[in-house]
Amino acid sequence: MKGLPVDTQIDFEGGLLTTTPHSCINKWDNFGIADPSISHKNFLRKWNRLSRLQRSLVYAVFIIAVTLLVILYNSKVGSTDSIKKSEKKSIHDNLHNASLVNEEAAAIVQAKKPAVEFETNDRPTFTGPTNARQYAVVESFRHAWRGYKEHAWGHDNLKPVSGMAYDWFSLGLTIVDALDTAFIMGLTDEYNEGKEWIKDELIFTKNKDVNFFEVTIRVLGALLTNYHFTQDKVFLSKAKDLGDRLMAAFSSPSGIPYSDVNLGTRAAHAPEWSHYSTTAEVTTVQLEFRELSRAADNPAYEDAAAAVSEKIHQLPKKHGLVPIFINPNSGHFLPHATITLGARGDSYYEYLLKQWLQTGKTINYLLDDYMTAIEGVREFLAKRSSPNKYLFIGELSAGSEAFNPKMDHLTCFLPGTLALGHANGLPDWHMAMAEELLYTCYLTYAAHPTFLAPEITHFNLASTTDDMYTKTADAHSLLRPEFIESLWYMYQITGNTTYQDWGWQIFQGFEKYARVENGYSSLANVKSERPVHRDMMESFFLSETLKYLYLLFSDDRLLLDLNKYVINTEAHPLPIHKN
Ligand code: DMJ
Repeated sequence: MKGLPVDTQIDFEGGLLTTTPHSCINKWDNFGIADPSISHKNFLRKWNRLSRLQRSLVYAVFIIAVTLLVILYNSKVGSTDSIKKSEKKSIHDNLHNASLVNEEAAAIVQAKKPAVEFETNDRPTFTGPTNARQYAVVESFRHAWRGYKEHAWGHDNLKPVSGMAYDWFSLGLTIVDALDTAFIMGLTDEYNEGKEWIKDELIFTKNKDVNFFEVTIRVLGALLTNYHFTQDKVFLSKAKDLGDRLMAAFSSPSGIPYSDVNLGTRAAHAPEWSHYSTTAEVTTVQLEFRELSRAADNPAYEDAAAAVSEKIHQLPKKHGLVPIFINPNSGHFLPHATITLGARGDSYYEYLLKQWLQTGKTINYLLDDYMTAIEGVREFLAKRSSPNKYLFIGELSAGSEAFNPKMDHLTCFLPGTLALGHANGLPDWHMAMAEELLYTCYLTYAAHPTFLAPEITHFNLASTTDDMYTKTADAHSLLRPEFIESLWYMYQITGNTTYQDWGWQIFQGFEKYARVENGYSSLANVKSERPVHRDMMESFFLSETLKYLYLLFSDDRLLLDLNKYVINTEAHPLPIHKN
């Protein structure tokens, strides 16, 4: 063949390999494999002997085989390609969605990330008082604890004037509620005796109705805080037992909790006086049930409580403001019920913000509802008194929705919550409102010779002399914590020590007018310098009022760091989670 070297000329008449000269047998033969050059010649000889039909058949088989190979190869490459394409698409989608989520979040609020990324295995250390004011508060706590221990140990409350005990739920409420205050104050003896009582005596098997909300915030909340602080399993096991029993409250047709639960029989029902539950009560258990789920690694508690918030999120509201009663059967608000940030409404608003913070700012509808509600407060409830234009938060009356210029002391939680929101990126006007409102709350104390605030303050809208007044029926004081609580939030967030000084003035009022031989007593009338004692020491005086005073007077503003803890409505700190 033309073009081929001589020694590779093909002999088309060539014989078989066996006719090959010996010299041509080489390494190939050693393994029984023919020399390729001889093989080619033989192949061509054989090929030339084939008929045209045979050759055409061979061509056809060859072409079909090649075509099949090409198809097979393409389909393989194609499928790899399409996997790659779908992978790419989903990664792209994920990135796109992630950026949408981020954009949405950024559009809702320019929320600051928490300054400190919290690790749930971080535990705070409390080493006791460091200054005279803190020592004074610790002494008050010990005085109250001593009186309770001597006269009412194991009962819910001490009646400090008569030296008698009082039972509400029969859960040793004062011990449980006060225990983490003792821990924070560094009171080891008190802490240990309280813990021993919880370990040996606290049981939930009594056939007795309790208020679902009160037991959740005071007992469940306290157990979870103590578990978080110490990791002592006794607190977790008590919390789980209690949580399991409290779960009965969610057994209504709507999932909105009934107000009362029998812990022993695990039966829940509406209060005797009504078919309704209180809005603030059913929306102020979520921090506790969520923390129980996280601590116990059982989502059931969180799921039941979160479903309530989601349900209420769906209900129509008046610019985010809610009526104070809700029907657990229908799941609807009582139409035209009072709208207030005081009794029965207050902590609905508080827990919107705090749940958002507890879950690492990941549940946007909570923030939306909170923002809308605070705008609603500004539009419908915030007014100025006359003549001095003090800002206060009034109510919309049941039925008529007429504005009622009265403010419960309970409403003084709001400045602290507003400041907390602002510290987490919410608008400046929230903080401005907080500062003004805090001052008004301060005035409700300063207006009285006892330097103590009444349960309810009324405001004038068109007076030339007095901005506020106290009706005799509202002049009592339970030594509530809300104003001190707000002072502490403002102090931690701003560092302004004026808030400490205001707190110190009020502490003097407690010491002078509420302190009795066995503890501290609620007062009948803050307008009188010779107040009548009501003979009751509320558990929240130890759990909240004294705890917030101690924290307020701390030289270390971050003694209990709001970047790491969300404080339940009974002043029990719970860890902030990442989601
Ligand atoms: C406490 O039990 C809680 O702070 C609750 O949210 C409102 N009432 C008392 C204190 O005043």
